[in-house]
Amino acid sequence: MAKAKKTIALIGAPIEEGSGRRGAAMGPAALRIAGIDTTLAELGHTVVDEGDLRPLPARDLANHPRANNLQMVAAFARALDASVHEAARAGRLPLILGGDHALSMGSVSGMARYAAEIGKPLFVLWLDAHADFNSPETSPSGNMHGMPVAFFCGEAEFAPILPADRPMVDPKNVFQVGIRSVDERERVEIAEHGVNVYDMRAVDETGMARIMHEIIDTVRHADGLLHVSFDVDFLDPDIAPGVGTTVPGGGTFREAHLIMEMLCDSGLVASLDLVELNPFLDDRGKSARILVELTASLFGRRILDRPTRSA
Ligand code: 6HN
Ligand code: MN
Ligand code: MN
Ligand code: MN
Repeated sequence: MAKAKKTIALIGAPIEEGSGRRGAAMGPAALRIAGIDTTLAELGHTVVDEGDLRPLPARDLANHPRANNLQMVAAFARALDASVHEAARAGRLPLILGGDHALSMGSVSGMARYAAEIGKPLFVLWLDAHADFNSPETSPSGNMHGMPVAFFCGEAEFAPILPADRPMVDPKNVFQVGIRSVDERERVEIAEHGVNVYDMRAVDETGMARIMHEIIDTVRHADGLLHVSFDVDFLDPDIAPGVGTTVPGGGTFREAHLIMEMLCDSGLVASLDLVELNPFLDDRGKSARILVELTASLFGRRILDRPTRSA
């Protein structure tokens, strides 16, 4: 089944202040060097590279003892909220080149505003080793890349990072796949708020195809928009070592490609984050390259033409 060609906006978000270490700011450059633009263009899409955001720190916010580098994280959240929303409204599919996972505070908020405007529910597929549902009160580290999901669900409102009247994402519309490292208080929070979590045990027991069918069917029946947030540490560190928070026992090469292939066939993906790539920790560009290959699968590269089987 030939999928519609898209206009894709590449938005570089060189943020590393949300994580506990340096290096993720080089992520957008590494993804470009690995050929993200030409790969998408070769698949027939129109690619508009908007370059890298370079926001000034949000000096209107006071420093927070439990939210490290709040001013810089807030600056990227604001810049992405605006640029992602604008790209979506203009009919371009926002593809955010990260940057650490704190950037999703902005990208998801921008998409939530767009979805509300067109009267559709927003769903989020969170591919990650971590749940990223901490708040400054629950976080063991204070690193804001562990907080974006709580933030866009309205459960980490501690500073005026974005306008308080922005649309929130319903935690029941969040699907997390690949999870295998959850903090104690985070575990309670995700259960209380009804986040749909498919941890690695569920992946092992149920199989990725069935999990993805369930998720895709839910989004389709609700006529929703789907934002995909791909954290490099979703993948097993053996195949993707270029990330600061590796956790053993991650998604395999084929599980990751199957996700992308099924999402492509679904036609539901409205926006994508590629986050947490740390080229300083990578092995000769291996992780950057795998991210580009997975993006190619999401945007139509295929092995053979075949109909999608239903569950
Ligand atoms: N990520 N749960 C840990 C914390 O510090 O809150 C790790 C967060 C990792 C965040 O990988 O995007
Ligand atoms: Mn993450
Ligand atoms: Mn992670
Ligand atoms: Mn709560």
